[in-house]
Amino acid sequence: MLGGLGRTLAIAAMLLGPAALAGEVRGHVTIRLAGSAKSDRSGVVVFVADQPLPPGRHADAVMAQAGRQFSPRGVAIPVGGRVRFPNRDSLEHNVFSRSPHATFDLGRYARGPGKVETFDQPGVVDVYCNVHSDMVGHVVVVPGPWAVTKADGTFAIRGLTPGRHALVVWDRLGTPAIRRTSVDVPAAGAAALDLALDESAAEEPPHANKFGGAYRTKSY
Ligand SMILES: [Cu+2]
Repeated sequence: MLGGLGRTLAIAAMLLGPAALAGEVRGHVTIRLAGSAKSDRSGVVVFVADQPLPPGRHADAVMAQAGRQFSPRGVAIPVGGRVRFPNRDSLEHNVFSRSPHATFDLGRYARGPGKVETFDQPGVVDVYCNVHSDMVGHVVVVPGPWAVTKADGTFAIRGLTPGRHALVVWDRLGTPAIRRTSVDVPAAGAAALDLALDESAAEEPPHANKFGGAYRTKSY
C-alpha cells in the first residue's frame, strides 16, 4: 500500500519536476549615462538569490588580458566555476584579488594561455594586475540561475520555480553597483521585468596593489 503510494508520488515528482522549473523572467534594462540613454547595455548580471543552481551545472569563463585591460571587464560564473586569464599582450601581466571571499595571486606571467582560478564563494570579486594599476576586472560568482544582458539590454532567466523570487542586479559602473529587487514568476509564461539603471556617476574607485600599498607608477 505504502509502496504503491511511494511509487505514485515518485512518478508525480518526475512528472512535476520539469514543469516545476518552467518559470522564466524576461527583462530589459535601460541605463542613464550623462543625461542620455546608454546604447550598449551589455554586461549587466541579473541572478536569482533564493533558488540554488541545478546540481552538476558547470560554466567556466575567460577574462583575457588584452591591450592592457581585462577583456571583458566583467564575467559571471556559478559558485565553483573557474575563470581562465590568458595573456594576449606582448608584455607581462599579473592577476590578483584581495576580496575577502576570494584572495589569490596568480603571479606574473607572459603571453600565453594564462592561469585558472576557481571561485567557490558567492560574491563580486574585484581582480587587478599588480603591474598595471588601471587594469580592473570583476568576477561575479552567482549562487543561483543568472543571465547577462545583451547589448540591447534584454536578458532571460529560465528554470525557475513559480512564485516570488529575490533578484540581485549587478551593474559594474552603476550607482549603486548592486541593487536588489523581487519578481513574481507565474506558473505559465514569463514574468516581465524592466530595470532602470544609472551610470551617471560611474568611476572605478582607486585600489591598492597586491601588498595593500600604492602602485609605484601608473603603469610600467
Ligand atoms: Cu597588467
